[in-house]
Amino acid sequence: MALKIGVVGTGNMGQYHIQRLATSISNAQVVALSDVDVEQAKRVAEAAGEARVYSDGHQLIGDDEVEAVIVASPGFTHEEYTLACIAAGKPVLCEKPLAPTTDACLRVLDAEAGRSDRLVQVGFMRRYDDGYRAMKASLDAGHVGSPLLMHCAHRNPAPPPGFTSDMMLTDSVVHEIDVSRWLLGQEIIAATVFTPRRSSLAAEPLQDPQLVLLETDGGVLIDVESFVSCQYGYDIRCELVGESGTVALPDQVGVRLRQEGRSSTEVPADWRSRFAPAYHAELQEWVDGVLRGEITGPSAWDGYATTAVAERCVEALETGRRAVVDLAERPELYD
Ligand code: ISE
Repeated sequence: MALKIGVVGTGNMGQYHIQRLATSISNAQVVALSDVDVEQAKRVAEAAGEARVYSDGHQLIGDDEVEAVIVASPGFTHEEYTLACIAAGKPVLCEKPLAPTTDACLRVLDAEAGRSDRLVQVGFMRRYDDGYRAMKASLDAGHVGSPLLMHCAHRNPAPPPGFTSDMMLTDSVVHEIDVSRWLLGQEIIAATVFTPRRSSLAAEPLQDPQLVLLETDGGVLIDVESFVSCQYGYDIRCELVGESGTVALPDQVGVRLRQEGRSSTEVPADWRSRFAPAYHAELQEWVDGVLRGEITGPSAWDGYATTAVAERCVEALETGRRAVVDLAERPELYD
């Protein structure tokens, strides 16, 4: 039996999920869509097959046929829709961020933490990437010994319109924050942001690149280069240094071209192509898990902790000083 899904938000991310659900995810059916731009939602609904259209996400969540919800509307609306899903007892896959502020994330945690089971999953899709998964398996198997350092780079060819220096942390580095917590099984306790000379190719007034230094409660140091005007493609790097070896993300797959004395591979154009298989695995595993009655992906706690760290990164960028992360007590539900 297919899981009947409602999708709140039919912009870029919503369409990306809807298209995948309609074409390549098993045991899933999109039965309802909502968007404040109803005309857009109608166009997307036509392309996705039969789906009811609402102008308000709350009506979609209240639709009796909708068994599970994907929230892909703008970040500032995530809290209210996720809370509504919890109140309705419906599993929800909420795109990142869980909410843009720690206070809002804590309200979601409070609403869910009293339950005996989880309903909320946050869309940190990198945990479903084969490369990161292989890194985690290797680390957990003890191949590199106890971790000491992580070196990460997050490069985009060019920022989307309106992208700000803060968003390089809250929208981009937030992925490294989540994936490093997951890989290491440790929390981040402090952040410092260094600002080298601005690239002359970065749009004013973007502080691009930035170098973020994160400290974990296990004594690991993580450096993350965030560079959103790198020009040449979408390049995600991660190397973990342990006491007895290192493990790193592989170079991107694809053909290797040897021609005219040179050997080359392609650099992905953007995050959609780089992480398409991860998005697929994320959705399929979420659908399968919901049908089994089990939510195992990134939790509301992960959403809260990443927002808390990202907020401190923004503070560190503004002040030029090290900012300490002060996390709330972790509710038992997330142990
Ligand atoms: C974007 O919002 C994403 O989530 C991408 O995965 C990330 O690589 C990009 O930098 C963000 O702007």
